[in-house]
Amino acid sequence: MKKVVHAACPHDCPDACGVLITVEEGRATKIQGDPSHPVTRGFLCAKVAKYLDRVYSPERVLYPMRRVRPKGPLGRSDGPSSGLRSVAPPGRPGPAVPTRPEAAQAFQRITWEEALEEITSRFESIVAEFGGEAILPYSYGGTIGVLNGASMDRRFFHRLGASQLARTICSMAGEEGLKSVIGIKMGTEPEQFRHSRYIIAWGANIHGNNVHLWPFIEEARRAGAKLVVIDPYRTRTAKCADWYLPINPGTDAALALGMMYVIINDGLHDSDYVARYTIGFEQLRQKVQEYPPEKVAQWTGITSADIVKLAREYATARPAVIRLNYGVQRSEGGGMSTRTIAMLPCITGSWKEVGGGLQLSTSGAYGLKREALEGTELMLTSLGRPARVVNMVELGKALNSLDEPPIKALFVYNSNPAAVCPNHNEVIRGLQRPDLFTVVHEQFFTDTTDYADIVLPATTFFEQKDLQAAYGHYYLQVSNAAIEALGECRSNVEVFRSLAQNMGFTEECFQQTVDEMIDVALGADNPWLHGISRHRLEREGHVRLNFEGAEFAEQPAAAEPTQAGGDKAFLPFAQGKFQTASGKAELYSEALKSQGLDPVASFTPPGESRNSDQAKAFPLELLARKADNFLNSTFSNIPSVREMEQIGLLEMNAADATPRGIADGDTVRVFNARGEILLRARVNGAVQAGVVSGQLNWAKLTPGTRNINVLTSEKLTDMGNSATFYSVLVEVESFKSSC
Ligand SMILES: Nc1nc2c(c(=O)[nH]1)N[C@H]1C(S)=C(S)[C@@H](COP(=O)(O)OP(=O)(O)OC[C@H]3O[C@@H](n4cnc5c(=O)[nH]c(N)nc54)[C@H](O)[C@@H]3O)O[C@H]1N2
Ligand SMILES: Nc1nc2c(c(=O)[nH]1)N[C@H]1C(S)=C(S)[C@@H](COP(=O)(O)OP(=O)(O)OC[C@H]3O[C@@H](n4cnc5c(=O)[nH]c(N)nc54)[C@H](O)[C@@H]3O)O[C@H]1N2
Ligand code: SF4
Ligand SMILES: [Mo]
Repeated sequence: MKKVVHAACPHDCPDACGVLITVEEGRATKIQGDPSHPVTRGFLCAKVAKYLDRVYSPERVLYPMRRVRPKGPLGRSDGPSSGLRSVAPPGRPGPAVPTRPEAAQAFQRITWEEALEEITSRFESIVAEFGGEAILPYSYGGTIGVLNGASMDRRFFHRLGASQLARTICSMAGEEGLKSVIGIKMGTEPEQFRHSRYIIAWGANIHGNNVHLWPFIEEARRAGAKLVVIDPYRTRTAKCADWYLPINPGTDAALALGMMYVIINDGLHDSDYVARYTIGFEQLRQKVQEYPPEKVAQWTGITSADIVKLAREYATARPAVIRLNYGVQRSEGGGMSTRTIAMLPCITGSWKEVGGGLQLSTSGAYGLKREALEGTELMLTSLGRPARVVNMVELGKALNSLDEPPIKALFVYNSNPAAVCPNHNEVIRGLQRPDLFTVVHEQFFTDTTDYADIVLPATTFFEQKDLQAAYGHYYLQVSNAAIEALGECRSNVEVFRSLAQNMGFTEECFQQTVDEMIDVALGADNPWLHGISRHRLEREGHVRLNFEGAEFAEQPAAAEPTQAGGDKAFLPFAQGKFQTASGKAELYSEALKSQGLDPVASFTPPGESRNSDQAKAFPLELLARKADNFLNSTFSNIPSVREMEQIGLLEMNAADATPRGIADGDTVRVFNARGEILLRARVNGAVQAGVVSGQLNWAKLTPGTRNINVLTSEKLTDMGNSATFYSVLVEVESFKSSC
């Protein structure tokens, strides 16, 4: 018996690929990209192409387990702040501390009934003694499938009256910055990039993180388009670019303001579009006078001649599009950086053109009925008020804080905070608390399960059904279960359904089936969902959002069919129709003013940057980046994926290495006031002088069992209270190992 099942990749990636899984005798034997999906176009990224290795890995968590050994990875005896003591120097890849089956040895197998019973009784006694808010859910992007990302879990924690988690770790600064101008998270369709003549990848590692946009860019370049990359790190995308502009970290707002100085003063803006569809242009015109290219050059490290050239080329090449990604907003001023960049297509009017505009995210278009999936009203029933909010970026602070009520229980799913959270040493200090009851629902024995009291086995997307939206295109998909759950694995939806039952929650919403929940999600009052039913999705696999029926999506006469299926290009803002309070693109924002921010725009250098006081002790700017072949910390433990990456490196410029006596291949100690890590120096052309770069990885697979987040801070961004992974100062020295 052989069958091919349609699924959708639910990893936290803009591409949301259509996937075809071949199943023989109940076992998945092949995975491929869906050739009929207009963005996937038949290929998958290198890591998901190897997904059978992940699904059938001998390291999967397959049964519920209870801790029988002390918390912490086996083999680590040192305290949380002394990551270097028991360390062999880096240089040879491979685990410093074993994963599984060794990691599983800290646990004893138990039944689901025992696990649910233990969680229920611990939760009940915590609620009785400290109140529901002493329990904190912690989840993020393990799967961003609509149901397994946020539905039954939210209902459960709302009903319990648990603390709320502000899910800010990734994109909130950018979201706020973008919305302050255009009011909604929407932008140019990927398919339209093939029509662009000038493409700027701005803080966007397209080759690594958004690979399905690349073929469209290549198509555009074959027709003569120019690709410009603005990134402090020479990414694979930068290496392929026609023009690479290394920028000093966190200075993008200055660059965008400098470009607008040139565009406006040269009269290259679209006065008609500006007059019709924006507000605040006069204030912006005045504001940009503070940002002449000579001054901007000093902040950004990009010459004034290049700033002028970039501005003129961008404003005159038509159509010109910006792929802005979340890299620029992981800095202290990340909200304002995103805001200023989002102004560019609003003043050049490039939103009018097929292949123009800007894409940061497309997720705002889906408008699914998320409130109904999440059952927010249950919180008001149980608590009578909204529960307190804990920012996920500040997990270290929250777990070690004296605030009342203390966090006595942590329930982690869809996330690996012991690897991905900033200020790692503080996070570990909190997770080690013997009085903290930690449940982790996982597919693997991660850095976080090393601190779990109870581990629950989680299905992969091969084993569960879900609805899939996207943040890099406009197609909805149903993802079908291809195989039976391995071992005793359960999906997020089923885990929280069984917990609700065990806790005696009788509300009907806890009984809803997966199909009923998909129907609920699709039942939103959004014209773009019109005609898209579960049955249609099951039949067709993927369906483009229904822009035809929508009033604000009228096509200008010039828009030719550009989509594979002959659909017309979607130009959301060709005739204004921005989703702001004023209905215009807000170059001046009252809302920002009321938050104490510059209502137009401004550039403030990050507190942790080269010219700040802190730079005296820690003079180098660190980019604590993602790996091209992992997905945040996911995939780091899969050998066939791991061998595609070079891990444990600190990339640096010879201008910084030589005076420190560091040569390529040397072991270096990278440190600041928060922590230290040993890495291997790679002296290459990846970064400019003054900047160093390291990669996210599982802590226990990094020598010293500490990862790059020992160096990052819990400092929040200017908007959206997001993380500042790319505003970090460090010092580096040669490390002479005694062993
Ligand atoms: N292969 C792979 N794909 C992924 C992920 C992954 O880990 N690996 N992660 C997924 C997730 S969760 C997300 S949110 C997306 C994120 O995708 P991106 O938004 O592309 O995010 P980042 O990789 O954080 O940053 C992009 C680029 O911004 C650069 N950068 C850093 N600081 C600055 C700055 O101050 N200015 C400018 N101009 N650039 C800067 C970085 O060097 C990096 O090359 O990718 C998703 N896709
Ligand atoms: N230094 C540094 N730190 C970063 C970043 C960076 O660029 N640099 N990027 C940040 C960003 S953008 C993000 S989005 C966050 C990501 O933070 P996380 O969302 O925590 O990301 P992952 O490391 O992918 O961990 C997800 C975990 O969920 C598990 N999982 C997958 N599917 C399921 C499921 O269906 N159910 C359950 N229960 N578990 C599942 C996976 O096995 C994996 O261990 O990291 C942030 N941290
Ligand atoms: S991680 Fe991204 S590129 Fe890779 S298969 Fe999933 S959606 Fe596609
Ligand atoms: Mo992210």
